[in-house]
Amino acid sequence: MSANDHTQAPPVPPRSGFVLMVATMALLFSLVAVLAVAFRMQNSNSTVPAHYGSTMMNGSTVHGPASMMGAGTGTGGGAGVETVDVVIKSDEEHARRGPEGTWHDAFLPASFTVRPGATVKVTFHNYDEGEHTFTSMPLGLNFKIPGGSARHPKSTTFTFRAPDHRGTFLWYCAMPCDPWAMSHVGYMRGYVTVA
Ligand SMILES: [Cu+2]
Repeated sequence: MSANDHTQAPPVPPRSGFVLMVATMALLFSLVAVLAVAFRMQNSNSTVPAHYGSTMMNGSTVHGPASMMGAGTGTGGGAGVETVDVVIKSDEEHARRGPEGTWHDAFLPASFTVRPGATVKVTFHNYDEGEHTFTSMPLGLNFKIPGGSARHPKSTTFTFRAPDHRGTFLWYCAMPCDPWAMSHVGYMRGYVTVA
Protein backbone atom coordinates (compact mmCIF):
# COMPACT_ATOMS: atom_id res chain seq x y z
CA MET A 1 0.00 0.00 0.00
CA SER A 2 1.23 3.49 -0.80
CA ALA A 3 0.84 6.56 1.32
CA ASN A 4 -1.53 7.86 -1.31
CA ASP A 5 -3.98 5.01 -0.68
CA HIS A 6 -3.91 5.76 2.98
CA THR A 7 -4.93 9.38 2.58
CA GLN A 8 -7.77 8.45 0.21
CA ALA A 9 -9.24 5.78 2.49
CA PRO A 10 -12.75 6.57 3.76
CA PRO A 11 -12.93 7.80 7.31
CA VAL A 12 -13.25 5.15 10.00
CA PRO A 13 -16.76 5.21 11.45
CA PRO A 14 -17.04 6.60 14.94
CA ARG A 15 -16.23 4.07 17.61
CA SER A 16 -19.66 4.25 19.24
CA GLY A 17 -21.34 3.29 15.95
CA PHE A 18 -19.09 0.27 15.63
CA VAL A 19 -19.89 -0.91 19.16
CA LEU A 20 -23.61 -0.54 18.47
CA MET A 21 -23.29 -2.66 15.33
CA VAL A 22 -21.44 -5.45 17.18
CA ALA A 23 -24.03 -5.41 19.95
CA THR A 24 -26.88 -5.69 17.43
CA MET A 25 -25.21 -8.62 15.68
CA ALA A 26 -24.63 -10.41 18.99
CA LEU A 27 -28.31 -9.96 19.84
CA LEU A 28 -29.36 -11.38 16.48
CA PHE A 29 -27.06 -14.38 16.86
CA SER A 30 -28.38 -15.22 20.31
CA LEU A 31 -31.96 -14.93 19.04
CA VAL A 32 -31.19 -17.40 16.24
CA ALA A 33 -29.55 -19.79 18.74
CA VAL A 34 -32.60 -19.70 21.04
CA LEU A 35 -34.91 -20.36 18.10
CA ALA A 36 -32.76 -23.27 16.92
CA VAL A 37 -32.83 -24.92 20.36
CA ALA A 38 -36.59 -24.43 20.64
CA PHE A 39 -37.11 -25.90 17.20
CA ARG A 40 -34.95 -28.92 17.95
CA MET A 41 -36.84 -29.64 21.19
CA GLN A 42 -40.17 -29.45 19.42
CA ASN A 43 -38.91 -31.76 16.70
CA SER A 44 -37.62 -34.47 19.06
CA ASN A 45 -40.83 -34.37 21.08
CA SER A 46 -42.82 -35.38 18.05
CA THR A 47 -40.52 -38.09 16.76
CA VAL A 48 -39.29 -39.99 19.80
CA PRO A 49 -42.56 -41.52 21.04
CA ALA A 50 -43.59 -42.72 17.59
CA HIS A 51 -40.14 -44.15 16.99
CA TYR A 52 -39.90 -46.21 20.13
CA GLY A 53 -43.55 -46.88 20.77
CA SER A 54 -44.00 -48.87 17.60
CA THR A 55 -45.78 -52.17 17.66
CA MET A 56 -45.22 -54.43 14.72
CA MET A 57 -45.70 -57.78 13.03
CA ASN A 58 -49.16 -56.63 12.02
CA GLY A 59 -48.66 -57.59 8.40
CA SER A 60 -49.47 -54.12 7.18
CA THR A 61 -48.31 -53.55 3.65
CA VAL A 62 -48.90 -49.83 3.47
CA HIS A 63 -47.47 -48.11 6.50
CA GLY A 64 -46.16 -48.58 9.97
CA PRO A 65 -46.03 -46.23 12.94
CA ALA A 66 -43.28 -44.40 11.09
CA SER A 67 -46.00 -42.68 9.11
CA MET A 68 -47.23 -40.94 12.24
CA MET A 69 -43.98 -39.16 12.87
CA GLY A 70 -43.25 -35.52 12.67
CA ALA A 71 -46.72 -34.09 12.51
CA GLY A 72 -46.66 -30.36 12.34
CA THR A 73 -42.99 -29.49 12.55
CA GLY A 74 -42.59 -29.15 8.83
CA THR A 75 -39.08 -30.60 8.62
CA GLY A 76 -40.13 -33.17 6.03
CA GLY A 77 -41.82 -30.66 3.78
CA GLY A 78 -41.13 -31.18 0.13
CA ALA A 79 -39.27 -34.46 0.63
CA GLY A 80 -41.40 -35.99 -2.11
CA VAL A 81 -41.59 -39.55 -3.34
CA GLU A 82 -38.55 -41.77 -3.69
CA THR A 83 -38.52 -45.05 -5.54
CA VAL A 84 -36.22 -47.92 -4.67
CA ASP A 85 -35.84 -51.14 -6.66
CA VAL A 86 -34.51 -54.22 -4.94
CA VAL A 87 -33.80 -57.55 -6.64
CA ILE A 88 -34.00 -60.69 -4.51
CA LYS A 89 -32.14 -63.76 -5.70
CA SER A 90 -31.33 -67.09 -4.16
CA ASP A 91 -27.96 -68.74 -3.77
CA GLU A 92 -28.72 -70.91 -6.84
CA GLU A 93 -29.08 -67.76 -8.93
CA HIS A 94 -25.79 -66.51 -7.60
CA ALA A 95 -27.19 -63.57 -5.67
CA ARG A 96 -24.11 -62.73 -3.69
CA ARG A 97 -21.00 -64.62 -2.71
CA GLY A 98 -20.06 -64.75 0.94
CA PRO A 99 -16.50 -64.24 2.21
CA GLU A 100 -16.16 -68.01 2.50
CA GLY A 101 -16.72 -68.30 -1.26
CA THR A 102 -20.20 -69.82 -1.45
CA TRP A 103 -23.28 -68.14 -2.87
CA HIS A 104 -26.10 -66.89 -0.65
CA ASP A 105 -29.61 -65.51 -0.86
CA ALA A 106 -29.52 -61.72 -0.96
CA PHE A 107 -31.38 -58.48 -1.41
CA LEU A 108 -29.60 -56.42 -4.07
CA PRO A 109 -29.05 -53.83 -2.77
CA ALA A 110 -29.56 -54.67 0.88
CA SER A 111 -28.94 -51.09 2.03
CA PHE A 112 -30.21 -47.83 0.60
CA THR A 113 -30.57 -44.19 1.53
CA VAL A 114 -33.70 -42.03 1.55
CA ARG A 115 -34.42 -38.45 2.52
CA PRO A 116 -36.07 -37.51 5.84
CA GLY A 117 -39.86 -37.51 5.61
CA ALA A 118 -39.90 -38.94 2.10
CA THR A 119 -42.63 -41.22 0.85
CA VAL A 120 -40.64 -44.31 -0.10
CA LYS A 121 -41.96 -46.72 -2.70
CA VAL A 122 -39.93 -49.91 -2.59
CA THR A 123 -40.43 -52.50 -5.29
CA PHE A 124 -39.04 -55.95 -4.59
CA HIS A 125 -38.40 -58.15 -7.61
CA ASN A 126 -38.28 -61.65 -6.20
CA TYR A 127 -36.44 -64.14 -8.44
CA ASP A 128 -36.53 -66.68 -5.63
CA GLU A 129 -39.35 -69.15 -5.20
CA GLY A 130 -39.20 -68.65 -1.47
CA GLU A 131 -40.95 -65.90 0.44
CA HIS A 132 -38.96 -63.22 2.24
CA THR A 133 -39.83 -60.28 4.46
CA PHE A 134 -38.61 -56.74 4.86
CA THR A 135 -38.94 -56.33 8.60
CA SER A 136 -37.71 -53.39 10.66
CA MET A 137 -38.49 -52.78 14.33
CA PRO A 138 -37.26 -49.16 14.38
CA LEU A 139 -39.12 -48.29 11.20
CA GLY A 140 -42.24 -50.23 12.24
CA LEU A 141 -42.32 -52.21 9.00
CA ASN A 142 -43.10 -55.83 8.23
CA PHE A 143 -43.61 -56.40 4.52
CA LYS A 144 -44.22 -59.93 3.31
CA ILE A 145 -42.64 -60.52 -0.10
CA PRO A 146 -44.23 -63.32 -2.10
CA GLY A 147 -42.13 -65.83 -3.99
CA GLY A 148 -41.55 -65.72 -7.74
CA SER A 149 -39.21 -67.59 -10.01
CA ALA A 150 -36.01 -67.00 -11.92
CA ARG A 151 -37.97 -66.83 -15.18
CA HIS A 152 -40.92 -64.88 -13.82
CA PRO A 153 -39.83 -62.72 -10.92
CA LYS A 154 -42.64 -61.45 -8.74
CA SER A 155 -42.67 -57.67 -8.30
CA THR A 156 -44.35 -56.27 -5.21
CA THR A 157 -44.41 -52.60 -4.23
CA PHE A 158 -44.72 -51.32 -0.67
CA THR A 159 -44.90 -47.73 0.49
CA PHE A 160 -43.76 -46.25 3.78
CA ARG A 161 -42.91 -42.84 5.12
CA ALA A 162 -39.31 -42.26 6.11
CA PRO A 163 -38.72 -40.83 9.59
CA ASP A 164 -38.23 -37.08 9.82
CA HIS A 165 -34.97 -37.54 11.71
CA ARG A 166 -31.72 -38.73 10.24
CA GLY A 167 -30.42 -42.10 11.26
CA THR A 168 -29.57 -45.65 10.28
CA PHE A 169 -32.28 -48.25 10.69
CA LEU A 170 -31.74 -52.00 10.59
CA TRP A 171 -34.05 -54.29 8.62
CA TYR A 172 -33.90 -58.05 8.26
CA CYS A 173 -35.71 -60.92 6.59
CA ALA A 174 -37.77 -62.74 9.19
CA MET A 175 -38.70 -65.61 6.88
CA PRO A 176 -36.49 -68.65 7.44
CA CYS A 177 -34.45 -68.89 4.24
CA ASP A 178 -30.65 -68.90 4.24
CA PRO A 179 -29.50 -68.95 7.88
CA TRP A 180 -26.09 -67.48 7.11
CA ALA A 181 -27.57 -64.74 4.93
CA MET A 182 -30.19 -63.91 7.57
CA SER A 183 -27.50 -62.97 10.05
CA HIS A 184 -25.26 -60.99 7.68
CA VAL A 185 -25.69 -57.39 6.55
CA GLY A 186 -25.67 -57.18 2.77
CA TYR A 187 -27.58 -60.43 2.27
CA MET A 188 -30.83 -60.96 4.21
CA ARG A 189 -30.39 -57.86 6.35
CA GLY A 190 -29.25 -54.32 5.80
CA TYR A 191 -29.76 -50.69 6.65
CA VAL A 192 -32.13 -47.95 5.59
CA THR A 193 -30.20 -44.73 6.00
CA VAL A 194 -32.18 -41.53 6.39
CA ALA A 195 -29.93 -38.63 5.44
CU1 LIG B 1 -35.13 -64.23 3.41
